[in-house]
Amino acid sequence: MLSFLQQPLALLASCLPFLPSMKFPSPSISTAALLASSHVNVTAAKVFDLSDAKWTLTSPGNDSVVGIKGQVPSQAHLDLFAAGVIPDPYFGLNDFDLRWVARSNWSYAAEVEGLDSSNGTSTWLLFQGLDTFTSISFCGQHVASTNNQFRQYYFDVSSIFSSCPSTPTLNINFGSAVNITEAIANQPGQETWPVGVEQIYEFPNRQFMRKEQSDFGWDWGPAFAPAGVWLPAFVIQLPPSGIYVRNTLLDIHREGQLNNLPPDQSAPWIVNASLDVLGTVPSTAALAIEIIDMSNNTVASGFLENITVSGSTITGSVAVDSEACQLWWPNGLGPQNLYYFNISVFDGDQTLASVTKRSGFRTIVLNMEPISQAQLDQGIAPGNNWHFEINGHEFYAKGSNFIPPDAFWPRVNETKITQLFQSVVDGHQNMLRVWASGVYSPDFIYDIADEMGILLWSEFEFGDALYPVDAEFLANVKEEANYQVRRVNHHPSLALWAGGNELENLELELAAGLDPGNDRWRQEYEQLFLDILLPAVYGNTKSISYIPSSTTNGYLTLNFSLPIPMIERYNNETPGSIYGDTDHYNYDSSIAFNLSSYPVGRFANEFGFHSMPSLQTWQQALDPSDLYFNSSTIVLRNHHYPPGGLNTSNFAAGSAGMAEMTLAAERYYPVPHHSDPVANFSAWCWITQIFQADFYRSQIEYYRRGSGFRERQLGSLYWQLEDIWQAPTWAGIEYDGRWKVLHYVAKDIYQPLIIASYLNDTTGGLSAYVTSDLWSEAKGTATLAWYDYNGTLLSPPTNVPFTVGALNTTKVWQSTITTLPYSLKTSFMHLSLTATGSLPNSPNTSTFTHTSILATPHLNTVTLSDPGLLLSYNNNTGNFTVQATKAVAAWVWLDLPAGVLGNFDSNAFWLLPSDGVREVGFSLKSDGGNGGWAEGVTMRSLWDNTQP
Ligand code: BMA
Repeated sequence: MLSFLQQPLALLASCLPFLPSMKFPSPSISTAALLASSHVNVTAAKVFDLSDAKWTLTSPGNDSVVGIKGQVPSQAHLDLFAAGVIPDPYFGLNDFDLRWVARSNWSYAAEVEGLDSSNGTSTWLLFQGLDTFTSISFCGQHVASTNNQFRQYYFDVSSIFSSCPSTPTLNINFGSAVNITEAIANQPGQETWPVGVEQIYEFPNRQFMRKEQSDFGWDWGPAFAPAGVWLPAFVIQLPPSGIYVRNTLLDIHREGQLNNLPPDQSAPWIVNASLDVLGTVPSTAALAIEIIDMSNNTVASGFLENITVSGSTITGSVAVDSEACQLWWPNGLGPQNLYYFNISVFDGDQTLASVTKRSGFRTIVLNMEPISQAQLDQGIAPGNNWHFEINGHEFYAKGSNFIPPDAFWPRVNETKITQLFQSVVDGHQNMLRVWASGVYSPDFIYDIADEMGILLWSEFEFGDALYPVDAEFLANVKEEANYQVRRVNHHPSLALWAGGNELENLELELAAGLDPGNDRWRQEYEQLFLDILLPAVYGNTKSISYIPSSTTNGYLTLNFSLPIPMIERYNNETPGSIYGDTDHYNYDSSIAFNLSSYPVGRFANEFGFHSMPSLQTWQQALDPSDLYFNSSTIVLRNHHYPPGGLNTSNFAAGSAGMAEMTLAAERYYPVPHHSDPVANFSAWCWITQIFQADFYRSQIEYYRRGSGFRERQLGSLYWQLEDIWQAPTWAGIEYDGRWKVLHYVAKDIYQPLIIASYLNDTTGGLSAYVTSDLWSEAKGTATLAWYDYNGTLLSPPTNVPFTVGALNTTKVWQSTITTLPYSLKTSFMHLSLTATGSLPNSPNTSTFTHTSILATPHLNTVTLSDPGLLLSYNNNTGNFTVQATKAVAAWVWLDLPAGVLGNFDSNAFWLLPSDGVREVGFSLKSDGGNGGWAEGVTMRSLWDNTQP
């Protein structure tokens, strides 16, 4: 280990007599500039940002769009919309009406002014993201063609530039992805798979392109298939022997750490840096590093060892004392300590380039090792583990699935993600699964996650399909994977790489069913997901685990002496043993609350049901005449096709999706009958959200309780966090950031200590458990009280003292459905807990409270009466007060007017007259320019929702 800790630079330099004249760069970058994690400090390169050029957009052969103002980064739809050529793509049925844009070719052109034409200067084009099929020319000469949205492309155009007679024009011609993939699919020899991946509403053939898969449509989104320079682009000019850092790998791991395996937490940190450059790194080059904390103190600095230079990449590493740096923890588990890493390339006494990355010290492992004897002795079922460990600690992963927050990425900005991730943190979530068929998240998304403590389970962009395995496709994927793994590895929020979405549990199963006995599908799957993607992870980083498929039974063997260390388990299971994570969708709402219908696994990575967005959100996208439940526009924006829906029409499939929501609402709740059609529509939208939230609550309670059961279940990530547009989907947060009922309910049930009741639908057994995801024991009292629906307490409450262990559950009550003291038709049980314990990594004792309700799920069978709800707003405190003055209010809902963004501390709760006046805090994110917004807040409950 290099013992350079805490040494001032001067001292360090004096220790290195063989480099006497070397000047280590003092932190030459200001703290403000350092706020971005990827600030590249180029000492000699000239950087021309192509977003400053004057771009024009044309569509060859289409005279109506000649000479439109274009932008970089942007996409053709956005520029056409800004120029008034097309209407808002998100309005009405424009998802269908604008398909001509996706079927057209688009050409962006700009003159690149101000380039340096001195002798010896080299000139490069650098594209961070081209979407997707391009032909690029510079000064009228063809430079290259590209076909991968996820690769960084760079081209040496020095000779073209030096012979260019005038200011060079850069032309980027985008071919229609829809047409090109169709042409690829029709080429002789292209594979046809045993099961088609195309669905209605979607453009076919997405598996042939390396472009955001959901651009061709998904069951929660539209199909725009946009084209454009979607990420920043630059012209870089280098002096003779100059270099420019185009990508940086920073890997911080424990000495001896191997992917997927828990490392020794007492081992020193190894900091490995590897810079990819434009130009050539001299073989004599050296690398230096300085690690600076957020208060601008240098905690370590020195030269990297084990330097290797290979053409355009320079790599080195150094050990750092374990005690030198504070650990980074996820939200709720400790502080998010971050550090800046200034990395510089030297040759002799010349600084060739510097780069700054912000990172953190943490280990995060997906542990899939066999269950040990010690675990068996604790009562854990045999099989394999499947849980995450942060800095050596098991923890309960609480979160959801993140999909593309917009169909047009160039309009996703920091404000949007900050607001969204604040909702994640407010919702007690510590992990998001960044679903596999969108894009690799830009760095700013990881930056925000780093700051907020949100672990991002990240995936390569492959989903719900079998993919080509021809040499060209695989080579293309290899470039993409290496680039992306290296780009994002420094973010402490990066939790995992998964090969893709629902591959082993869905696609391979479908293939095996349709083509039994043919080994080919699995072999091809392994060619891509084991032979190409696994080495992209293992070859670049030691700190991150890899799984080929989001839902998986893990490995049979992990042996690092094999060329490909992972041998998959697939369905090679021993009865009674438990292995992997689970994915659960069941659209038969009659069994939604049957716990026996839920999967028993080690981790739930997807589960869900769809619901309508609010009236306020629909109003953004619909003509007022379409604001009724089964209007054709709404039906056609419901892309949740039923199983077997592939051969039906768009409308039939949309109707089936609508019917599932209606049936579920009618099955369990009194449904609305307002005479005002818009109020009725709003009430219906809301009731579909109640079912959705209740169904997720039931599953999350069940999965969390499993932390103390034989399955040792340690994660719940529901489908899906947020919406891409305004439509009926599985989201908990609507397109503009408004919380659905689900996000409030998930916030409640993701608290560290929860109490919940469980009905065993086979035996009729009823029980209540307290479940804790704290890392130490908590003690408290559970209080169980029976009420009727008027709010009368039926007998004195029962107090049950309890102790609940770390990451464990404890039973506090037991009965049977047939021996309850009161009928669930007329009464319900109110369960509450108060406990003391400590949050992980906190020296303080905290008090925890939680309440829940044991009621019949069929609330349409009980007689609800007017709760006499009262609502007021206190200007001084910014809080609302709510009260049920007459009877029990089930599912009290505070509703924000259109245009206002913010969230209540709690919502969608039951309110009893005996609760008296309840204060509800509120955080305003945007009042939409309406200072009097608070007066527009309304309140309803199940009873109110059914009034005429
Ligand atoms: C799973 C996900 C998504 C899909 C969701 C809802 O299949 O992986 O692909 O959108 O369910 O159907």
